[in-house]
Amino acid sequence: MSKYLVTSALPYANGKLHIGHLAGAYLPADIYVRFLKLCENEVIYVCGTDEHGAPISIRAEVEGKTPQEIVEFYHQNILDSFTAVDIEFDNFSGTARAEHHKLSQEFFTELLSAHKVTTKTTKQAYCEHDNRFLPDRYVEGDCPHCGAAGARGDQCDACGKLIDANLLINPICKICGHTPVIKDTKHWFLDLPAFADELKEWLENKPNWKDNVKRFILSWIEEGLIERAITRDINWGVPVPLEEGADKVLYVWFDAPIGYISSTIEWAKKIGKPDVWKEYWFDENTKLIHFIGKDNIPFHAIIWPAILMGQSKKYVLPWDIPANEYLNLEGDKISTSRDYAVWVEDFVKDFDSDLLRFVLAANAPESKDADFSWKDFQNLVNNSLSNVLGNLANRVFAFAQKNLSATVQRPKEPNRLITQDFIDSVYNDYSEFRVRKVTKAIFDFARDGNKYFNDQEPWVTIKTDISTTQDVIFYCADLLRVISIILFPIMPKSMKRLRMMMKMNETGFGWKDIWQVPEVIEIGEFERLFRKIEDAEIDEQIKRLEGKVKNS
Ligand code: B3M
Ligand code: ZN
Repeated sequence: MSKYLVTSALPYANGKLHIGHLAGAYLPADIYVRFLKLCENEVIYVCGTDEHGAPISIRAEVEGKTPQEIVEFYHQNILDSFTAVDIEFDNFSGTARAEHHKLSQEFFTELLSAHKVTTKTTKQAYCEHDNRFLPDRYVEGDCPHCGAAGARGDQCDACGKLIDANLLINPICKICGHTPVIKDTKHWFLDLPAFADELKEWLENKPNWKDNVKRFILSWIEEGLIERAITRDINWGVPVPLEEGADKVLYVWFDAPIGYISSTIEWAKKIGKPDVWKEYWFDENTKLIHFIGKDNIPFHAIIWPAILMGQSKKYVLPWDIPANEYLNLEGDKISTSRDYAVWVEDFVKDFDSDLLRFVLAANAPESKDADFSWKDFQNLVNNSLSNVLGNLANRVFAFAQKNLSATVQRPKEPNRLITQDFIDSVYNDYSEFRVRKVTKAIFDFARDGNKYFNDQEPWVTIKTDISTTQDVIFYCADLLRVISIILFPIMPKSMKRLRMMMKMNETGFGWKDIWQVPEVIEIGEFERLFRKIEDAEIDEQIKRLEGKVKNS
């Protein structure tokens, strides 16, 4: 059995959570973790808010608040949204905390003493109107690589490339809109070329990584690794632990991934075993898995491993980085600034959270961008959940209550509806992050159950052959029991309800119980598993979005 340390990208504490966030880095991770836990692996799932960097300080400036106020508000807001959709972390920390600052400074100091960090005087955009340097997102312009407008000083959203802010075409200051000048400033640089061989060797041993991730990394390495500045001229962040850097902070992308470690340390303290975090981070057998969106690939697959390699203690390196593509909304890009999004906190006011989990899993942006549309949502919920799975539960349970005193005995013959091949393929797809495929397979399985029920016509046979009829109902109920286990990672709340209806334990069950066929299945109180979604509800959601498109 392996030990797993699973992480999701730390969301910036500068905005609410929308369904695109969920689909990319959080839901797939939560599903994976629930699956690993069902299989009794040792696993912890850590995350936290990313509380530094230009995204936060810009937001604070725009709203006339302190960065700390922004961070506290959004930390809670984001965590509430995660809780509302059952994304269940073992720990959810934040990078503005003291433990994190201390650890990040240690990481920096170690790299410095290993001569893996150098200093350079560089030219930097400076706004003479605001009297300040404009690092990263403080300056915007056209992308020097692909020409797209609105590229930020750190990265272009259109082509995903990291950008040297001085090369931006037509740059403007994000605060006041003036054109910046270029001034000298001194910074500390991570010597990435020094890690090139070690990185290449490490990456060559990752044949199973997803194609999108491998392609991205290889093109990066082919273009040649360059030194990257890891300090910034702003006053919000982890202070550079050097006298001559007293007015500077560490670059947010330097300290953020260290948040995975500081969150693990916080978790260990919380459970009263302050040293247990080391069993994860210093054991080369730990499977460290980072779930991220595709724009975060270079940071996780190159810069972060290099930072880890540069430490004197031997930290475990990422075992896999299942990066996802983007989720669009009704064919358009989700946009926080235009408020063009489905916000998680709004969604759960109108619909059950499991419906969102199901639809995002069925349509996960695993190998290419995917689209969320309200009509698809309605179709999937009504046609798959309600008509297939909900319907099967209804007919089987209602039949058992009406005709079989709500109890069915295990027949002598095993259940042919459930095969080892099917269970193995679901297991493999979960293990290899193919949630789309899992979802489809489970619904085909439920469909087979419905077909079997139809073909056997228990409502006819009950009049003449009670024994065969009760066997048929047992097989169907047993299929539902198996679904309550294998669909649990995707729809935890509904599967608990399904188990409750069959008077089965709602916690403490696991993958191995799939083959523990009970001697009797009893049907308790049952209610409809999934409700149908009406046209009017969908029209209302679509109208809300149309308003936003028009306003932009
Ligand atoms: N805060 C998320 C983003 O790019 C970024 C992830 C950090 S993971 C260490 O939106
Ligand atoms: Zn300015």
